[in-house]
Amino acid sequence: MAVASGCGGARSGSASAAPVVVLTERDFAIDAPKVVTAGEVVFRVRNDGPDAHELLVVRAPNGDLPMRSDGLTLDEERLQQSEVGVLEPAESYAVRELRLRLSPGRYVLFCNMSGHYIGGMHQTLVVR
Ligand SMILES: [Cu+2]
Repeated sequence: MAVASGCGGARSGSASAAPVVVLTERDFAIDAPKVVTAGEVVFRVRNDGPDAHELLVVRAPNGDLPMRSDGLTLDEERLQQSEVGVLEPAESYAVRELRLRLSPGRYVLFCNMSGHYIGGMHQTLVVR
């Protein structure tokens, strides 16, 4: 579900200036704005470590996300339909961008490496 960099639009002329939203991941928290405006948005994700972290973005209208039976991670197979974006794990101090087009609703940002979600690496994001 990675988004290729570069210009995907057919429109010539003005390049799209999607607002940039800064997210910081660390052991074990995600700091991000709680509300963003619908439309195209660029998440600029910095990993403050020390562990590697990934980032998943899923729609979660009622906030209830399914756990795997290990009790340590969310069930990504059951979340596949709701998934809108993923960044694979990155080392400390990596900075990456994830470009998304978000429609209004409630989302959850999280890291699903073993134990990280329940350790606190999740945050609700409202798009309106
Ligand atoms: Cu993590």
